Amino acid sequence: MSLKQHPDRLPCGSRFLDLSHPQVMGILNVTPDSFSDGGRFSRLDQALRHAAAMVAAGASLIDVGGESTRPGAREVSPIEELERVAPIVEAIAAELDVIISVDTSTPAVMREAARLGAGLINDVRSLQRDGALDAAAATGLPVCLMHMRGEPSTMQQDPYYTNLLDDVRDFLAERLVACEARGISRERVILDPGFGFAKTLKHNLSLFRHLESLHALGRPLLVGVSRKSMVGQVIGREVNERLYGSLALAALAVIKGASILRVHDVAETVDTVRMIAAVQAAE
Ligand code: YH5
Repeated sequence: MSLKQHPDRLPCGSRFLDLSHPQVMGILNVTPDSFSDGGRFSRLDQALRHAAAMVAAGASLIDVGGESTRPGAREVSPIEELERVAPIVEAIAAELDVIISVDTSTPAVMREAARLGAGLINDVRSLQRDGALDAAAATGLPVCLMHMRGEPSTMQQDPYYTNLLDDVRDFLAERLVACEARGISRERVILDPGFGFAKTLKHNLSLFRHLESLHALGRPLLVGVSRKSMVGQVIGREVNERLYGSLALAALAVIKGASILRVHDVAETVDTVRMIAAVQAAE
């Protein structure tokens, strides 16, 4: 039924990502506030066990992020980010059968993570930092480009668009061209509308409703809405009570053709996605 726009297997370093059915990416935060304070080894051990649990639950990608991009979060230095991310990328690469995605905008982190075994670069700033296009190109890895306007620290201050959908589509199309100009072919690119990034609740809901229109760009789509405030605002729940709202959006994203779901609750999302994929694959 669906028109095939891209091949089913995306090379991600030494592994392949099967895009013939929706995949789940598990979120692994390695910011210090995301762990109990038991020192360096304990933090690494906790992160590795969390990653292992997500792989056992069916995640085919683990997204490792050392910079908090939540609205208003403080910036971290490249060295601090590298010290958080590198050990965990190395440990996951050694221990787990999974594609490691690195959630970074920092060229040095892209290069080092790739060297240590990462298979995908996930940049919420769409490779706009100085040197990021060249660093990503040099890794040979696929990249996820995400729509955002401004910087995480200020992006929620009165976001305004004349036409959000056009803005998102035009921005991603422009970043695709920028990638190709620096040697990142479009076959290596995944696109993401960037839910919660410089968008009001109305923007997020409207963008989600019209997600299909982004298939015009001809690339696989990644959707990250897990536990985000758009869920909390609709159902009126705190961050740890947003599972069912998040699953509703995961289901809808798959129905609308998303290829990858970036989530906290892997086991629950995998069941949801598998059930829908089974119906969609039926005669
Ligand atoms: C994304 O959408 N998001 S980091 C606030 C929350 C919950 C979660 C208050 N990195 C994305 O996950 N990368 C982040 O509740 C991302 N797409 C891609 N590609 C923000 C986040 C979050 C923020």
